[in-house]
Amino acid sequence: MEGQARAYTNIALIKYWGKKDQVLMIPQNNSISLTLDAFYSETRVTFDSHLTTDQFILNDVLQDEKHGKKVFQFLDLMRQHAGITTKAQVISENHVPTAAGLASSASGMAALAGACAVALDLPQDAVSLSRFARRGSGSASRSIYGGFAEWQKGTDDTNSYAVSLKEDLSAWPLAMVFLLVDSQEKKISSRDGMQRTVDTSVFYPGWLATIEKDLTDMRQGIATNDFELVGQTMERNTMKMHATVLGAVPPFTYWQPDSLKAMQLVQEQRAQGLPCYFTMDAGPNVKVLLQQENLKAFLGAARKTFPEDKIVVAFPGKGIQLVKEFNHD
Ligand code: 2P0
Repeated sequence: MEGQARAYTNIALIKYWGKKDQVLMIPQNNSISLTLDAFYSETRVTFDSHLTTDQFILNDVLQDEKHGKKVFQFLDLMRQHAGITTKAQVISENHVPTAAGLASSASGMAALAGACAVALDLPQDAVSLSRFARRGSGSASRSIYGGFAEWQKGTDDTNSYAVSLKEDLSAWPLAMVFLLVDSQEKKISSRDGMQRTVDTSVFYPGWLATIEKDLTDMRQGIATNDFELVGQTMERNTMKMHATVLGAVPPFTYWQPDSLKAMQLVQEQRAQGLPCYFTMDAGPNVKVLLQQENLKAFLGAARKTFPEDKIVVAFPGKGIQLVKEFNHD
């Protein structure tokens, strides 16, 4: 009863921002992402009848009840699917560049879902894996696929999952540059932040009213390799997401002074003729989408504002990899 999987993180170009159902993890809107190669999680899970409690070891550190909560809840769910009560040990490694301070719930939960599906002999097709991963963390549903993926919001547990939009990007070489602003643990988690926004933000109806147009434009940009359309749509979508939190009660922001510096850098480069666009998630880091031909020029400019160790380059990544066989020697 062992399984192992590797999953890469993804960055949403059209954000998942708000749940309709917090237990089943049904989102308010579809989201579209790009899976990246630079950050990934490798997870091994062993269901073992000798264990009396679940154990979660992350990067060699045994996690306490608080930090392991999402993992333990996910194991309960997988046990329900398999009809067993056996406890499990989860050993996970997050491969994230030092000082990145990047959230890893997308890759982490996707890898855990894949490892559990293998260990418990549950369905392992992409749709089933995406549905399992979604229950761990919404964004994890998209990390099943390489390249571009869309999480179709659906209406219930069976029809809320991600599908691939474009897996092979060899004809469209893209890059994403991470400008790292802060590696501290965030004060307001994405889960709490999005719920507070749904419940209280005066701007949330505006988010929902315009999301279909953003999704349509993004799908078209991806289908036609239209960098400007993808970039412009991505940037306006992230700005709207970050505007909604200012209208929450109490209001909050994920931005820090250096986030604005990074946004300004992108806007200046664009004004000088270099096509680049930014996006931000539930944290202060800024992620810049580029075509690879412009990467060198952008990095040259970025290094004037940000130290080398705060700049990480990523390229489109692969879908989840499951490992089924083990050596027991
Ligand atoms: C996203 N984020 O689409 C959005 C944009 C953050 C901002 O998905 O509650 O950790 O576990 O489903 O997936 C981060 O939220 O939240 C996220 P849960 P998750 O990538």
